[in-house]
Amino acid sequence: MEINPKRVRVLRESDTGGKVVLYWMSRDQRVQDNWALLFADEVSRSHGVPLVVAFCLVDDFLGATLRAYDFMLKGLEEVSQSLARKGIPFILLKGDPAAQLPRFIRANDVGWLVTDFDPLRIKRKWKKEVAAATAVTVYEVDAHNIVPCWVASPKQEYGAYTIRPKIHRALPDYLEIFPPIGRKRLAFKGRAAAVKWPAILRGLRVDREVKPVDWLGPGEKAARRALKRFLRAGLEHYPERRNDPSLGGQSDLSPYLHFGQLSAQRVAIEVELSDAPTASKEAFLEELIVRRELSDNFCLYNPHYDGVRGFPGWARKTLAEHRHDPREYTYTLRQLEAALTHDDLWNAAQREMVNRGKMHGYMRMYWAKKILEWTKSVRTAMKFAIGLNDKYELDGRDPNGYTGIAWSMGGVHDRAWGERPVFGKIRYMSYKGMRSKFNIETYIALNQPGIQGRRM
Ligand code: FAD
Ligand code: FO1
Repeated sequence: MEINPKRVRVLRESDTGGKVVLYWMSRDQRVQDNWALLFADEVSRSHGVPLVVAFCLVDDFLGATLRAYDFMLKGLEEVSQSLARKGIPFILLKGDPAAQLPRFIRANDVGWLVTDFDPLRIKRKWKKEVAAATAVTVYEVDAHNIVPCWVASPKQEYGAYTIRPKIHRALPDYLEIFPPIGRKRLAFKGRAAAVKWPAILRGLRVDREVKPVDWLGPGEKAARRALKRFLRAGLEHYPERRNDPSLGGQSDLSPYLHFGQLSAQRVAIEVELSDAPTASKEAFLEELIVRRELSDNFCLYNPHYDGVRGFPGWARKTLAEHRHDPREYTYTLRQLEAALTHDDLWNAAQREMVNRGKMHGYMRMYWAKKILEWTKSVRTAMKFAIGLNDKYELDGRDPNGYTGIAWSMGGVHDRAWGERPVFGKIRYMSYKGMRSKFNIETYIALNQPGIQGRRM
């Protein structure tokens, strides 16, 4: 089966040829349902050369702590074992990709480099540097989105309402089943030393204060179990429970989707096949497909996706007009991090993020908006929110996060609302409003100091 060529972008065509096809795995850390791996396999067969997979590990990825690396490395260990069973070597490189990848490409006479798409600035920089330091053919495959980001839209979209019809029109061509990955293959003659995973984790120079989570197991198999669990017990009631932080109404799939241990396309296929009510399927797929792919669209086409400059003009204007409004409360980063504000609901959300590594989606909006309200400038607010989100959230360091924070503070993908102090026309959320929506006492009780938050 040919991969739909629209899932692939040729970053550089060259006729150097070579003895190996390399899939440089980064965003989509899985063997099943991975278009980048499937495409690399196709390229290796068409050139009659072996396929190898490499992951380049850096210690300082966007403020990631032990919590994130523990989850990621355990998942990668499972990937290396699954690949070995298919006769595909997995190589773990360590250090700056701009040095490590060209060195591996030269040493092993790699002729074709396949990468997986990621709109984040750091990833685009890595790819540019690696391509500049080699002469081989370089491909980029969108293995993360169902409708490839560049197919869904050639520009930044205003909001869900503008990208939704474009995605829905394209879905029939892209929401397809995955072919199995080929079994027989040529053996790689180079060195693929077994990875000493415990030593790798011990050797990481990362913040070890933020402990791994214990309520969610890492890796492809655990991801499939979590999906099955959600399909069985969560999908049906998703519409009415998803926005109630006192219930476990979300799928809890975001850590797996973030690290690419689970394919969103696989989730969508299983949701479609399930016997849940249509309204439940539609509500969930709206978040999983439209909202999530809108985040990639924002990060791909807006170079300031993590800054005030990324906000729409009306939002920058209204926030500037209110920048000197008196703040009733202001907090330092330390006070926010330690959940020491006057607001017991906000403090509970902060504790859920710190202790559990996954704040409820509905609370994230309130959480971010209050940081805007309690800091002296939106620039400071963005810095604090992104810093905390990327430090503690298991699904942090993700286009969804930068977009979610820009939506909350800067009206991205939102419209203007009634004007008020500090916020101007940015949508406001109040404690009273939250209280009218769900039982905040239950949520606060679930997230007292020291409790690991709601159990699965
Ligand atoms: P479910 O409700 O079960 O949704 C399933 C999937 O749909 C999610 O995993 C996600 O891929 C997608 N999705 C759901 N809601 C959104 C949304 N609002 N935007 C984009 N995709 C969505 N998401 C992250 O993955 N990482 C983050 O760091 C992150 N930070 C956020 C910060 C703020 C201020 C806000 C407002 C939202 C943030 N989100 C982030 C989006 C959303 O809150 C999470 O994706 C969701 O809570 C993850 O939990 P779940 O998988 O159980 O969600
Ligand atoms: N991708 C890499 O290619 N190398 C890394 O060392 C790496 C570390 C890392 C740590 C935490 C984290 O949340 C993500 C990390 N990623 C790394 C990237 C990740 O796979 C995703 O591609 C992006 O974070 C989401 O776009």
